[in-house]
Amino acid sequence: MSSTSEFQTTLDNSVSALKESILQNLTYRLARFPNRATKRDWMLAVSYTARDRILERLQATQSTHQKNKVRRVYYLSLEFLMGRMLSNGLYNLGIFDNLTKAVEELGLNLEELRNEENDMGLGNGGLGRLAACFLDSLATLDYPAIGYGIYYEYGLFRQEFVNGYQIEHPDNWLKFGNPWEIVRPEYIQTIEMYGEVEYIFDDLGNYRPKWVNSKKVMGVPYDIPVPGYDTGTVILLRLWRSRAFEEFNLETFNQGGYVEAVREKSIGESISKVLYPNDKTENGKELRLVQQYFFVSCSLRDIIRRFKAENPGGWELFSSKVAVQLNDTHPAIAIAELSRILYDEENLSWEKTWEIVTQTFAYTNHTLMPEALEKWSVDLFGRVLPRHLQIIFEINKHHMEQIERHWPGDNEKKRILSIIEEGHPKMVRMAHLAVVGSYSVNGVAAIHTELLKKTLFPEFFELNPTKFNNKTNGITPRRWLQACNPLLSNLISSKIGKSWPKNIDELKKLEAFAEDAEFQKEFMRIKFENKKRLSAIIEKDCGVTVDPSALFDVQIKRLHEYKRQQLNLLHILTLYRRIIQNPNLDIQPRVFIFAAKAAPGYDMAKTIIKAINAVGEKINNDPRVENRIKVVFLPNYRVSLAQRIIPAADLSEQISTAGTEASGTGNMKLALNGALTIGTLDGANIEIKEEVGDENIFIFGHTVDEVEEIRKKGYNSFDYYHANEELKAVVDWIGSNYFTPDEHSGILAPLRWSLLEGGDRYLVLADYAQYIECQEKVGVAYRNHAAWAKMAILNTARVGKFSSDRTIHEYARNTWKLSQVPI
Ligand code: 26W
Repeated sequence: MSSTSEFQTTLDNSVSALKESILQNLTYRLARFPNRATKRDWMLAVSYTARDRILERLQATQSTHQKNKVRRVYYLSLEFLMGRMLSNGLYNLGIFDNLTKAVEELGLNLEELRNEENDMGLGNGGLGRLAACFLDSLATLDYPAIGYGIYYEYGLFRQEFVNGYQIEHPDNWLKFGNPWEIVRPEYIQTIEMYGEVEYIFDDLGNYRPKWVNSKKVMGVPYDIPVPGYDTGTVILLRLWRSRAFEEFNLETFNQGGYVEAVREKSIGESISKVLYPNDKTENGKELRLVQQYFFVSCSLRDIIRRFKAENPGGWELFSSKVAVQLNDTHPAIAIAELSRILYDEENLSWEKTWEIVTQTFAYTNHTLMPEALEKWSVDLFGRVLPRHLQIIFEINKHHMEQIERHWPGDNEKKRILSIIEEGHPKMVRMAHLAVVGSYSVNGVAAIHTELLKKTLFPEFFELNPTKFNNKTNGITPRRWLQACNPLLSNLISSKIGKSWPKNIDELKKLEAFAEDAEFQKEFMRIKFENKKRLSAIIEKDCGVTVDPSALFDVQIKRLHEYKRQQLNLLHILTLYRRIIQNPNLDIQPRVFIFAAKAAPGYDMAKTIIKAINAVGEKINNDPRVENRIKVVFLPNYRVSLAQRIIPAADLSEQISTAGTEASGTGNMKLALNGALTIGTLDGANIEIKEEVGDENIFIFGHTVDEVEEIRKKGYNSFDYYHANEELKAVVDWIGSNYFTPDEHSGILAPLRWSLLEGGDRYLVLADYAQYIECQEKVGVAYRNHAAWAKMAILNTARVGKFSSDRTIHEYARNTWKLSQVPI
C-alpha cells in the first residue's frame, strides 16, 4: 500500500472507526434504527461508508488534475457493465478485511450484505464489460480519465425461464436507490435536436447556416466514482439522465393544453429510460440515434467546459489536452458534433475545425459482422440532426477529394469508401465516419485487427496504413480473480506474495509450482470448493442436483448463432445417444452449464435456449443416464453471476466460427481462474494459445483461411450431414418432437432447418466432427488428475498478458499519449 499511505485521508479505516461510520450512515443518512434495519439497509450503510472514503480520494484526484491541467482521455461508450460496486470498492480501497470484521462485530455477515446489491447492468455484453474493466485499470494506473455514458433507468432486462422459454422483465435496478451515484445539477447541459437549417447572413455579410426550431433536452450528470486499486486515484464515470428542458411548454400551457405540456415533458425524459437489449443491430430505431446524440452532445459540451476552464487561451491546445476514445461506432456522431460546435458555434475555419477533430478522436471496432455495422437512413438522420447531416456531407466531400487524389478517376473506390451509401434508401455509414474522423482505428485482438485491414476496411487501410493498430482486449484481475475467487487469490498470495493484482506478470512465478503435488492438490481442492458453491446456486435456481466432482463444462456469453451454443448442444446430444445405445459407456461425468441472454427479438437465439432447456429436462430426468451427464441453464446471466460461475469452471467453451468473434473476454476470465479452453482459432483464443502453450489448450475446427476456402467452394452442410451417421441422427433428433412432446409440434424444427436448408451460416456441421473428437480428448485428460491440475495451474500462471492493465498501458502510450499522474 505504498501510494495510499502517502496520501492524506482524514477518515480512519480501523475496525472501530468503520463500525462507527456504518452506524452513523445507517442512522443519519438512511434514517434507520439498528434494531429495525433490514439487510438491505445495512448494505446501503456499508456502501456509504466505503463511498465516504472514496470521495476523499476523488477530491484529491480532481484537484491534482485541475491544478496540473492534465491531458485526459474521455472514454465514450453507450454501455458500461459495472456489475456490483461494493466488494470491488472495498478491495481497491484496501479496507476489505477491516470492513469484514467491522460488519461481523455488528452481528452481520458481509457476504450476505453484498448479495443485497443489484448489479449495475448498463450494458449488453463484452463491449460494455470491457468499458468497465478499462475504468478499473485507468484508475489503478493513475491515468487521468473520465467515462461518459447514459444513466439508463432500466438496464439489460432480467431473464426468467417459463417452461424453458426466455421471458424478459424490466430491470428496475434503481428501485431502492443507488448509493454510488452523486447527482451534479451544477453541470447540467442543454442540447438540441430536430428542427431545420436556415441560411442567413451574419454581421460580416457571410452566408451562415443556422439550426432553428430545434427541440431542447437537458442532460443531468450522475457521477459514479471508480477507485483504483492500491492508489489514491479515483476517476469518474459520468452518466447523463435526460430531463425536459422546461417544466412546461408555456405556449401549450397558456392555450389550455396542460396535459399535453406535461406529456411533452415525459418525452424528453424517456431518452435515457432504457438500454437497447441487442448486441447486433439497432439500425433504423430513431430513439437509439437520439440516445447516441444525447449522450455525445452532453459529453462534448462537458469536455469543452472543462477545457475552457483550465485553458482560457483558445482552441490551439484542445487536442493536446483532450483524447476521445469511441467505443465502437455508437458514439461516432461525436465527430460531426465537435465539427459543428467548432465551425458553427466557435466560428473556426473548416480547415482548423477538421484539423482539431482528426487529432482528437480514436475509434475501436468490436465486430466484423456486416449486420452489426451501424447505418442510418439519410432521411431519418436528416430529420433528427439536420445540421449534422450537412456537416457529414461536407466531411464526405473532402474525403472524396482525397480519394480522387489517391485514385484519380476511380469512381468504384469512391462508391466503396463513401460515408454515404448510395442506394434505396441512402444510408449514412457510421463506421466510415468513424474511420475518416479518427487518427487511430484499432481492433481488439491480433487476428481481428488483421481482418479489419484485409477484409472490412482494405481500401481505408491502403489509403492510410498507419492509422490502423491492434489493442488486444484485457480484463481486470482485481474483479476477475481477487474479488471473485478469494480462495485461489489467497493461495496464490501465499506462494508468490501479494503484489500480483497490480503486477500481473508476477503470476508467472506460479509455473514453478505446476508440478508440485501439494500445490496441485490445494489448487484443485479450491476448484472443488468453488464448484460446491456453484452447485448450491444450480440447485436453487435450476432445481437440479449436480455432483461437484464431475467436470464442469461452461459456456457463458450472449446467445448468438455465431458463438455456436448449438454446437455445444449437438455434443450433448451425441453423448446422450451414445449412453442410450451403450448403457455401460464409461465416460468422464460432466455438468454442462450454460448462461446467456438472447436479444428479445432474436427468434433463433430464443429457440436455441428452448432447445437446451428441453434437452436438459429430458437428460436430467432419464435414469439411464445415471448422472453421467447433466445440463443446466442458469437464468439471468449478469456480471455478479459470472463472478460465481467462473471460479468453478473446469472447461471454457470458446467455440465461435473462426473469423466471427472479435476477441472474447470471458475466455480470458475463465483461463485466469484455471479453466482449460476448448476453442477455435478465433479472436483472443489464438493469443491465449500462444501464451499457455499448445499442450495446455484444446483447439479444434476450421481456421479463418479454411473457412474462407470452404465458403468460396460453396459450402453445403448436407455433405457433412450425409457423411456422418451420428451427426445426421442428432440433427434430426433435435428437429423432431422428441424433446418437446407436450408442445405444438415442430417448435425446434427451425433449429434443424437453420443447420441444413437454411445454409448453416456458421459452419456448425463442418466443425462438428473435430469438436466431438476434441471433447473426447478433454474427457480423457480430465481423468488424469495431476496432469489436469498442472495444465490448469499453467493457465493461471501464463495469462497475465490479458490483464486490462496491459491493454490500457498500450492505449495510453501509443494512442492517447497520456502520462500517469500519481495522487
Ligand atoms: C448496434 C447494436 C450493437 C450493440 C453492441 C451492435 C454491436 C454491439 C457490440 C459490438 C457487441 C459486443 O459486445 N461486441 C464484443 O465486444 C467485445 C469487447 O471488445 C469482444 O470481446 C467481443 O468479441 C465482441 O463480440
